[in-house]
Amino acid sequence: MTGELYAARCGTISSTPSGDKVPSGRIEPVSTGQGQERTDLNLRLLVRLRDQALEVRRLASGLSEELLSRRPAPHQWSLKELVCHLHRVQQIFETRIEAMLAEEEPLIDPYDPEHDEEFFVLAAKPTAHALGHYLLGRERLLGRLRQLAPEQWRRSGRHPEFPHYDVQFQVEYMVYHEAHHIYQMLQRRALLESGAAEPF
Ligand code: NI
Repeated sequence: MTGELYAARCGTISSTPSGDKVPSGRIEPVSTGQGQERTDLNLRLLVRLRDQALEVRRLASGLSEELLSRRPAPHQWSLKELVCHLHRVQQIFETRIEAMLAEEEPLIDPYDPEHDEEFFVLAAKPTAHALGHYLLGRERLLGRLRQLAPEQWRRSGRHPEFPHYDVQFQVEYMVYHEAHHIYQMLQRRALLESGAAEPF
């Protein structure tokens, strides 16, 4: 899929509106119409969801349980807690996607991680538990999303904060929310490896 996706973007000379030739490899896609751009975005989101899961696995591997559980500061999540959060968010977002696919304009409840009992249950177990379930969940979600027709990506729900809320927006939101936490995982891990993070 990746090859196809990027072959469509690179290796061709595109023209600007003035007719000037521009070099190949531009990041900006050649416009092929709204529908095609949406489909291309969907493909890029799937690639990112797959790749990001591999990064989560990499950043949460090869450390002792004690280090994985160590918070860099009292109010900052440990690597283990970040994995638990990503797993819970994935579960919640998958449930929302299924609701939007099955129902007409379902009401989307905002997620409040501070009061999520299941997060605390997960965080009390070894990191491998949450990580394993997160990876299985990602495979299942990718399999599901790959099967969706373009019109299914447009199935929508009612979210109190976002007026245009559909499956595609939900997946895109998930990608960037997760990327933000992967950045935190990278920072946490670097601190642990430098020995700067003291136990709390
Ligand atoms: Ni978050």
